Amino acid sequence: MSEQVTLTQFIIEQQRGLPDASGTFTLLLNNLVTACKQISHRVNRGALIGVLGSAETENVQGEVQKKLDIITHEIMVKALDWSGHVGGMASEEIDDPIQIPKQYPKGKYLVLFDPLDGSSNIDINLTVGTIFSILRGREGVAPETEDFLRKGNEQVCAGFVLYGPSTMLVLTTGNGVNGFTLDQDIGEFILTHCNMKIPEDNTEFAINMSNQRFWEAPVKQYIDECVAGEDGPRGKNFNMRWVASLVADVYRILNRGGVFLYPYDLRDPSRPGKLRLMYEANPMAFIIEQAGGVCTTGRESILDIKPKNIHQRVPFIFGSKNEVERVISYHRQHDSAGN
Ligand code: AFP
Repeated sequence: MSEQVTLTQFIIEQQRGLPDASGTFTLLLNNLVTACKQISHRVNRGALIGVLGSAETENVQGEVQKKLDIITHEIMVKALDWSGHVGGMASEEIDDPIQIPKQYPKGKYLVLFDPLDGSSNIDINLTVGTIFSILRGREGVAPETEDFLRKGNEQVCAGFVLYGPSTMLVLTTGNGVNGFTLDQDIGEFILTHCNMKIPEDNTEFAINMSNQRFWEAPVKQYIDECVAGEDGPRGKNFNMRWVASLVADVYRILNRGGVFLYPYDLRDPSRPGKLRLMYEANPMAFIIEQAGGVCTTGRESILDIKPKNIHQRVPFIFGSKNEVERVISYHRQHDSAGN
């Protein structure tokens, strides 16, 4: 049997190469992963333990919460607040940053998370996930909202856990992307997908076509050309996939390439996109770019955006380098023609 590398071993070996590493980050990640194993268990048990369905409450985004949105948020907070490694947290489900209770020390890391991404899929037994982003904060100091409003390229770690046919963790600390599969028998994440790389070309696109009438011209042009297939200017056929669970769409693109678009939407200027910068776009962009892909709003790199608001939404286009660069060039041509 080939030797198996556990997540803990993998992280400790990576940290050994860093002169200032104190082991705190490894412990933080362990707590985070423990929370995800608990979530995996709840998601897997589903109707058997009565966790499906609506909680009949609304979150800060005005979206109706599922019972599991609330349960998973609480699991994440409880796994992280006592440890002394975390200075504060921000959750997609809660208005303001979450402070560490007074009885515990405040650590040097800030953790932002979407505890259950794709939760509208939970009741139909499709893949959902947890997304997280880790920033360096100020040890011993209770963070203000401003402390979380940092560009994506300041992240020290980003990852997501996919609750699908297998439970998988995909992780970057800025040194490539690796995938780990949860071995349910021993309760450990095992390294199964080393140094993941996104193919530079692929003929699959992912977009919610029902929003077509609200797209800008460059996105319309790109999708029209894909749909025209071998009869159109691209001279080849494309295929479409849309899971409506960002974690699943990202995982597919990490493995076989393609492009995902939740573009700028002309409906409401105060809501330029659907996906949230701090909980979805930033961590996924860090992962995608570490795997050789490109992430943009169409006009600006996601990782360069200076956040104004902790729940800010952004247009999010990412995937195979050559396809995303084509979409960016359509935006550039459109804007330079004075449109
Ligand atoms: P939910 O967590 O409310 O299900 O939203 C999921 C999501 O934020 C992201 O995971 C999907 O890519 C996207 O929304 C799906 O959007 P549509 O509902 O427009 O298909």
